[in-house]
Amino acid sequence: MAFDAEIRDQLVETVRRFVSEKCRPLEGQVDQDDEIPQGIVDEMKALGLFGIAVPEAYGGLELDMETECLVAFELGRTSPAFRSVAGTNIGIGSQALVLFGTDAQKEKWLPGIASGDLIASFALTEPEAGSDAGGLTTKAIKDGDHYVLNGGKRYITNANKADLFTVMARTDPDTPGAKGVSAFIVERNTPGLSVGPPEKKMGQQGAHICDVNFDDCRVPAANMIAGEGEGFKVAMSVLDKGRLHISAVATGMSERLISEMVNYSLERKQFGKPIMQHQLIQAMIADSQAEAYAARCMILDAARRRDAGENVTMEASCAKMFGTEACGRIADRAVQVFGGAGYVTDYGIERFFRDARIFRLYEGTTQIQQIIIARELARAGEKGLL
Ligand code: COS
Repeated sequence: MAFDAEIRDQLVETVRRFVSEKCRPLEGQVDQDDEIPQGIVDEMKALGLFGIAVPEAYGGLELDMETECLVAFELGRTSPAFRSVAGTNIGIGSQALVLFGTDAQKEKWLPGIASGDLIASFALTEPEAGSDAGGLTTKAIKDGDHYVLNGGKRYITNANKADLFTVMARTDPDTPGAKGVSAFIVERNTPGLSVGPPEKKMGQQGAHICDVNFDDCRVPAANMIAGEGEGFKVAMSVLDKGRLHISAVATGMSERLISEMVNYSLERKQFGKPIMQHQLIQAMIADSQAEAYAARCMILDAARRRDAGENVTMEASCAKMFGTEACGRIADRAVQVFGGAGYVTDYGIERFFRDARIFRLYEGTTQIQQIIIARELARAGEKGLL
C-alpha cells in the first residue's frame, strides 16, 4: 500500500528541519565527544524515527520502502552517527522480527523497538566470517527447551547500547555453510552474554561498534526466528532491505556535500573570481550532481519495486554499490574543491570524508555487491530470462 503522499511530504520536511536545525550545529561536537547528546536521542524518539520500519500495530510508523528511503536521504544530510542512533532499530536490528517473527515475538519486542526504549542490534559478523557470512562458527546447541550459544561476534553496531540482538549461529555444526545457520533474539541481560569496549574508528564518531561474546549463553528455543537452518536466509533478506537504506543515507551525504561544494565555490575567490566560475571546479561539481541524481533515481526505483512485492536483491546491491561508491568519489571531490580547507577540521569536510569510508564496507562490501549482481544475472540467464 502506498504511503499517503501528504503525510509523506510532511514527514520528510519535518526530518529535514530536525536535521538542519538540531543535528548540523552539533556535528563538530559529536565528532569530538564521540557521543550523541541525549536531547537529540529523545527528539528522535518523539519524532518516531526509531519505529519508521515497524508495523503500526506495534507502535511504528510502518513506512513503505520508498518513504523510508526519502527519510534516509534527509538523515544522510548530517553526520551519519545521528542516523546510527536509530539505524539498527530501523534496519538490521528489527527487520528479522518484522519479516519473520511470530506474533508472540513481535508483541514482546517490537513496541519497545518502535519507541526507542529498546535498542536492537544485528550480530552476524565474526572475526573469521565477514564477507563469507555463511562461514560463521558461533554455535547454538539444543539443550531441552533452550539453545546454548558459544562464540564471538565482531564490529556489532550499537552493541554497547543494545537491549537485544538478532544473532546468527550454527545450530547444526556438522552442516557447513549457509544451511546450518539459525537466527535468534538474544536479550542483553542473558547470562553468558558480554559486550566488549567500543572500537576506535576512522570516522562516524558517536556511533559505536563492539565485540559481543557468548559463553554458555542459554537462549529460550522460543526466541528462534523462522525455523532451524533458516538463519542465513533471514540475514540475507534483512540485508536486502538494509542495503537500500544505507545507499539512501550515503546519497543524502552526497547531496549535502554537493551543497557544501557549491556554497563554498560561490564565496571562495581565486584568480580574481569565485572558483565556481572555473571550469575544472564546475566539472567536479557537475560530475558529483549527476552521480548523486543517478543514485537517488536508482534507489527510489528499487524501493518502489520492493513496495510492489518484487524481489530486489539485485537492485538493492546495485544501489548499495553505486550509491556508496559515488559518495566516496563525491567526498573526495569535496576535499579537492575546498582545497587546504578541505583538510582542516573546522570546515567539517575532512570529517565527512572519513565518515563516508565505511559505507563501502558495511552491510556487504562493494565486492560482495558485485558478486550478488553477477550471481543474480547468471541465474536469470540460466533460466532463459535475459
Ligand atoms: N534473500 C533470501 N535468501 C537468500 C538471499 C536473499 N537475498 N541470498 C541468498 N539466499 C539464500 C539462497 O537462496 C540459498 O538458499 P538455498 O540453498 O535454499 O538455495 C542460501 O541463502 C545460500 O545462498 P548462497 O549460496 O548464495 O550463499 P553464499 O554462501 O554463496 O553467500 C554472499 C552469498 C557472499 C552473497 C553472502 O554471504 C553475503 O551477502 N555476504 C556478505 C555479508 C554481509 O553483508 N556482511 C556485512 C555484515 S552484516 S552488517
